[in-house]
Parts: sequence; C-alpha cells; structure tokens
Amino acid sequence: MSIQTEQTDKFRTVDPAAYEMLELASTNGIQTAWDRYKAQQPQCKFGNTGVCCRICIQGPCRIIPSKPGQDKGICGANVYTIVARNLVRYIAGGASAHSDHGREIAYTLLHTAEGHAPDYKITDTDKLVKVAKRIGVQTEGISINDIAKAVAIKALEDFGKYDSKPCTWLESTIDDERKQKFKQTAITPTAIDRSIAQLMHQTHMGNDADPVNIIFGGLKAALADYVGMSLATDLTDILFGTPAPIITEANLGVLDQEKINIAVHGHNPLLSQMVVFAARELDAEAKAVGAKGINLVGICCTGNEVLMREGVPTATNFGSQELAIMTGVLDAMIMDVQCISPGVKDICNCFHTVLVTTSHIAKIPGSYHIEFNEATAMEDARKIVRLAIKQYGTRKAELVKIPQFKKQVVGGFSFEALMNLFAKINPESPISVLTDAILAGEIKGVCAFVGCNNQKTTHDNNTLTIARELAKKDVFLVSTGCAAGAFAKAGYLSEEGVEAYAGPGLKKFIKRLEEKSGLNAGLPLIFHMGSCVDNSRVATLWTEMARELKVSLPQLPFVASAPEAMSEKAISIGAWIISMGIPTHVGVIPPIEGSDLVYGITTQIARDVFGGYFIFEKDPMKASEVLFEKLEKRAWKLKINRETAKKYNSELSKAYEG
Ligand code: BF8
Ligand code: SF4
Repeated sequence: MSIQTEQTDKFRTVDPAAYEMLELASTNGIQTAWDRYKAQQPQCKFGNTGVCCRICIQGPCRIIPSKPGQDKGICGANVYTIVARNLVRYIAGGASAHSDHGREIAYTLLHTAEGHAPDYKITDTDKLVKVAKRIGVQTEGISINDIAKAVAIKALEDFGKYDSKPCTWLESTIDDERKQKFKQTAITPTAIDRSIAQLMHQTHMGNDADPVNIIFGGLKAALADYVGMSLATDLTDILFGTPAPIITEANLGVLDQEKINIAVHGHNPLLSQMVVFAARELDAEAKAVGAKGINLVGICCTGNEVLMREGVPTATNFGSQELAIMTGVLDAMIMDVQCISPGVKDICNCFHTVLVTTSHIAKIPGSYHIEFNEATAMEDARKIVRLAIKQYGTRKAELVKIPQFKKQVVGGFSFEALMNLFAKINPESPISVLTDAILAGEIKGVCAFVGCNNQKTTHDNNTLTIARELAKKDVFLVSTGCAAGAFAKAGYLSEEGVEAYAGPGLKKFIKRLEEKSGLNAGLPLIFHMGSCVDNSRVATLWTEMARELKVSLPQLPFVASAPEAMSEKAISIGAWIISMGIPTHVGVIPPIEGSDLVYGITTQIARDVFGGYFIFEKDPMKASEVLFEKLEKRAWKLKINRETAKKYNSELSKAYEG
C-alpha cells in the first residue's frame, strides 16, 4: 500500500495538500517560494560554493582558484580560509537563535519562581527535581520555587559565566569519553555567548586564516548550541510539562471551515502555549460570532511544541507555510521567532488572514504587532485570539478551499515517554528493550531525522524517501522539526506508516511495544521527539544507549539525517551531532565545495578526530544506502566486540578457576 497519492508533482512537492494549493496559486497568479526559487536561477556559483567573501568592505572578493591573481582575496585570504569562515558563521547564527530561545525560557522560569510571571507555573516538578540533582542544585528541604530559581540561574550562568569550567548543560549530559574528546580538541564551551562572540571574532577580517582552527572554533560554538538547546528542552518541560504520547492529526485538512482557525508559527512555546490556553478560554466568544469554536493549528517548531504537549494538530511544515493561508480559512497567523518567511505577508494580502508579529526581534512590515510580554502573557494571548475572532467576519467564502488531506499523528515521544513505553516491557532497564533488539539483529540501528524543507529539493521528498527505505530495512526511526512535519502529513507518525513501510523486524518490535502501550491508537513508524531544540532529547537517547551497551558514541549504531536542511540552525545542529560521534547525512550540499580542504575536513578529518562526520548526498536513495551501510558496519562491529569480550572474559575466568 502506498500512502502517497499519485496526484503529486515530483518536481515541487510530494505532499498532496501542498500540491493542490500550488495548483491554485498557479491558476490565480499567486507567487510562492517555489516561483521565487525559479526566479533566482541560476544562483550565484561563487555563493553556492562558498568562495565569496564579504567579511570586510574591501570585498566582495570572489575566488577563482585556477585563475592567478584571483585565487586569493584582496587581503590575501586563501579559498580554504574563506570557505571555512563562511561555514562557521552559519553555526554562529544557528547557535545564537537556539540559545536565545533557551535564554528566554530560562528567564521565564526564573521570573515564575520569583512570582513575576503570574500566568506561568511550574508544571513538571519531578523533572525539575531530576534536572536540579543532575546539575548539582540542592533539593532536600528546599521549596519548589527556590529549586526552580536555582536551576534557572544555573541555566543563565551557562550563557555568560566568567570561569573556565565547561557549561553545566554540557558537563551534566554527555559521557566521560566525549568530555575528554572535547577537552583534548579544545572545543568545550564555557559560556554560550562567549563561544559565539569568540567565533565572530575569530572569523573577523585579518584574524584566523587556518581552516582547521576555524572549524574547531565552529564546533565549539556548535556545542554551545547544544547547551542552549538542551537547557531549553529541560526548562520548557519544567514549565509546561514533559510530553507524553498524544493523538492528533496533520496536514491542511485539519483546518476547519466552520471554526475560527488560528495558526501558531515559529519556535518559542512561551507564546504559543499561552495561545492554546487563551483559545480554550475564549471558545464561547468564537461561538458568539457564529463560528463553531476555535481551531488552533501549528506550523514549524512552535507547532511541534504544542503538538507534543497539547495535541494541537500540525497544519504544515516550513516549505509550505505560505500555502496554509491560501486555504482562505486561516483567520490569523501568529508568529513568534525563526523560520517565518516574510513572503507569508504577501499571501495574507490576497486573503483575509491577519498576520500578527509578537517579538521585538521579528517584525514584518504591514503586519499587526502585538508585543508579547511574559508579565502580561495571557492578556497578550487573549488580545491575539480576539483579533482572530474579529477577523473571522471578514472571511471571503468564494476564496475558501481546504485540501481534504490529513493523517493521524501519534506523537509526544519525549525521551521520558519513550523510556516509559520501553519500561512496559523491561521496567528494570527500559533502554535495553532497544539495545537488545539491536544486538539480536531485529533492529538494525537508529536514525534520527532532523531539519527543514529546502527549495533546492522536492518538498518533503528526500525526507520521506530516506525514511521509507530505512524503515524497510528495520531501522528504528525518530524525528524532530520539519522532518517530523513531513512525516506527520504523510501518515508516517501513525500505524498506517508501520503497515505500509516497516520491515519485518521493525514491525515486530513496534507491535510488541504497541501491545503494552495502553494507547487508543497504534504506535507510529517514526517517533516524534519534538521541535528542533528537542534534538537534545535525541542526544539523551544515544547517550543512554551507549551507556547501556558500554561503548563510546562513535561505536554506536546511530546515524542522523537532515534530508532537506535549510537554516543556519540546521548546520549548527549537524555540527554538534558529528562532534558527538554520529555520522550525519545532509541532503543539500552546503556552500563548501569551493574548498576541497574544507570539504575533506567535514567529511574525512572529522571522522578521524570525532568519529562523526558529514555525508553530503543529494540523491535520497543513495543516501539511504549509505546511512544503512554505516549502521550495519557499526552494529556488526558492536556484536564482534561483544562476542570477543565475552569469549575473552570466559577464557580468562576459566584460567583463574583452573
Ligand atoms: O527549528 S526544521 S525549517 S522550523 S530550522 Fe526551521 Fe528547519 Fe523547520 Fe524548526 Ni528547525
Ligand atoms: Fe576580501 Fe579579505 Fe575582505 Fe574577505 S576579508 S572581503 S577576502 S579583503
């Protein structure tokens, strides 16, 4: 059975709802990201290969290595310096975005504990105490508020502390082998802000010209990114609850013509979570204007946050964000920060949808700006929801067209939720349910899907293809971000995906868990672990697996794939994943091909030093083969090592007995 419809266009999207909207856009002459991508062709070769330097205003210097005189920048910078600098500056951008998101959560936790953020509360006290103990905060005889305050302060210290100790959220979450590795390579961050500032300094005109050193500086900032993400996940769980399995739906068919539809779009749940509460509270006001209630939907990672905790359906993912407006029933799109294409405003202009910006660092000309403040959170959220209620009356019936595609989603698999599920089979050692299945050969390893959509690929196609191929070969799959959005829309986050694509081993494994799950739905083919900052949950999973198997991360049968990576954040995540020892596929070639040396550092030297490395492969079928081969090799070595160790130990003990 195929759960993709035939009615898809292999050049633009494999999402049938997006396809329908794209057809509508063509008919009505509405410009979308797809058109603008076309208009940008051919894209600048210098930019595409990373050899254009704009770091000082003597530039731009565009390098042609084969052309004497143009083989270096005006200052004498070599092509490898330029490519490396450009690459790591992406990491600085990504780390800034993730960590600044984390910082806001930390401030809100602090202010909640101090009583200055009356609309927030500490929801998961168990997780608070667990995190406190892990990072060395006293809990015995201390009030919940005081523990929360101490935890929040520790988190804020990770941004700007002045000592040279490693960041707490790195030191308390990774294994000793990686700690040593990061120490030896001098990439342990001591403060997030400092690592990012240092990287910008390091890559300023006339500073570091050594590509290896520049890349190591980039990895330090990438680990700072990990710290920011890790603390963001922990503190968000403390404030709003740790996700548990939840059943919902995805794709544009979740929009409801009879209700007031509000989309939350962006990343930071401080606002979107409040909009969830406000929408529930104001349902009667929606009914008073003739609607059947309020239908809240999510786009991108703020959507993932409220899906994981509240079961809010996903409307769509990054690549197709504009298309949600074209349904004509979206009364308001509420943005917080990151990955919001300014192009959404142009589409809003063609429909009645009101675009509401809420952050002082993310405004779009022509949209409503309702500044969101933690101190007045619910009041702000109510204001936004009421704006949508008002807007409902201006809907144009003749422009309504909702594609009738939606799929069931079983999400909410935080690390804790996964362990709770595994504990139903093995309460003493939940993680060994997964590791034993790998050792037995039932499961061939784990692949984590992360990242975005990118116009350079067919929307959702790389992501779905690689997952299908790996699932057929019995690889256990987890996902975050817009990759999870693609899976949600295609039915891969439900039982339907298992029936369609799971290989015999994977199916047996999932069904064994399903029997005990106690859920009102079957388990999914792919386990949704959350938003992009929640890649920290994925890191917890691999750390726990390695601990159980008594191996280091470079030996673990675990790979990652960002099949349609787009943002600076995706590059930053990829960089810390490889530094953790995990081979990472990227389906879009970043601008590094202009330097063989830099390309080699990321794909080869990284392997020698960290055990993790990038695999750049645009063809999804080939990528799935390479990823599987990496898993097989690691799983095979794991078994051989264990058998040898067992034999050696028993021979040794026999010798002693003798
Ligand atoms: O942080 S996956 S397009 S929405 S960057 Fe953006 Fe990429 Fe989506 Fe989430 Ni992550
Ligand atoms: Fe050109 Fe050097 Fe300035 Fe870059 S830093 S723009 S290579 S002069």
